[in-house]
Amino acid sequence: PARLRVVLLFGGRSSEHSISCATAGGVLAALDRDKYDVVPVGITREGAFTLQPDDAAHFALDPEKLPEVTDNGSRVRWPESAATREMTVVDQAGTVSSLGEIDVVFPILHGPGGEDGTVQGLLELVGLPYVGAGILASAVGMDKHFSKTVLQHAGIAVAPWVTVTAREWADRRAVVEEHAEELGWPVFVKPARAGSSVGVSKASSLSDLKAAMQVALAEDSKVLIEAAVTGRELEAAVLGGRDGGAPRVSVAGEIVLGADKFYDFESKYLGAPGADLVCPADLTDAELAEFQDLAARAFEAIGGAGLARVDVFLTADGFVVNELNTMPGFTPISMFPACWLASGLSYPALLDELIALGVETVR
Ligand code: G1L
Repeated sequence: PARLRVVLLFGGRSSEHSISCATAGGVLAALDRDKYDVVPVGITREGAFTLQPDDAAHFALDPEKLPEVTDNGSRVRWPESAATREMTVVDQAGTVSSLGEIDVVFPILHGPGGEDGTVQGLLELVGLPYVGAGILASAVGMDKHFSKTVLQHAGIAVAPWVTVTAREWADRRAVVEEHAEELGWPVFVKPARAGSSVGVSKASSLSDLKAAMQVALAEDSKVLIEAAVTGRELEAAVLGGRDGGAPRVSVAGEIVLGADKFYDFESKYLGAPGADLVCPADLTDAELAEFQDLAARAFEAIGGAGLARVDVFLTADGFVVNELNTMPGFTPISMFPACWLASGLSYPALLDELIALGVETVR
């Protein structure tokens, strides 16, 4: 059978450039070359689209020297018309070569311009199918205010919160403080649209709140003040239904923090023992069934496609959805692949599933 031609799109202008490169390295290493012709397209930190070596080792995550997309002078061009899926590359000397007809793009990009629907919009315009969520679900998933609003409307429990804009904080601080006090202390203050817990802090008093708001407002002009939730931290890996079929949900993963451990950059990406990922988490059959149903409903509520990681708290009063991530950590040691591995799907088989979903998705 003919091989599918897959563009891996990675790097980019975000602060998670190196994570994106390392993730691309993991995907490059795992893609079955009997099934796929792979075209690695790296976006430099300056935003240039370049053709990169098809070499997993080149993008390995070395803590001494984080991987990056270096500008080799090549420039990759998107199809010139949505009627053709042919991409081309121009080398430094100006010679144009065909990269062939692209079947699907695998976007591995983070943050603004990556997972917020922007790249998805570009791909729609040039007529290329892609892996993962579409424009709207990507944008909703990126924005905690809109994702919580949508989830709440779908009858899904979320932590009580108030959304505050920079203008409201400047002009009507007393009203905001009143709302925050109604949530009860402590609260968590989070930028609406920053990933990876950047700008998030805990506030236990009005004076803490002031400091926490300053930290969060430095990241985004829209901030959420959220009631603290106590419970076990669970994560569901969801694969989007093909042809409107039901989403499939993995077994539950659990983040178990040690006494003085954090689930931070080191533990997420370098495998340092900051926190333990336990998969499958210890749940009763009834709890697991409810958890999986909740994750599927959350996925459908935001109009998800392809995949999402749904983060859930198990509290004394039941399950509460914390957030949804349409581009979750995706290295072979990340929670999303780990949850699927524990559910019987290997990393290469997971890539096959995602690519098949991307090729077949009608948006
Ligand atoms: F294409 C998928 F499958 F939708 C996809 C793409 C990217 C899944 C997960 C990711 N993850 C990332 O890109 C990242 C977390 C490495 C961002 Cl830097």
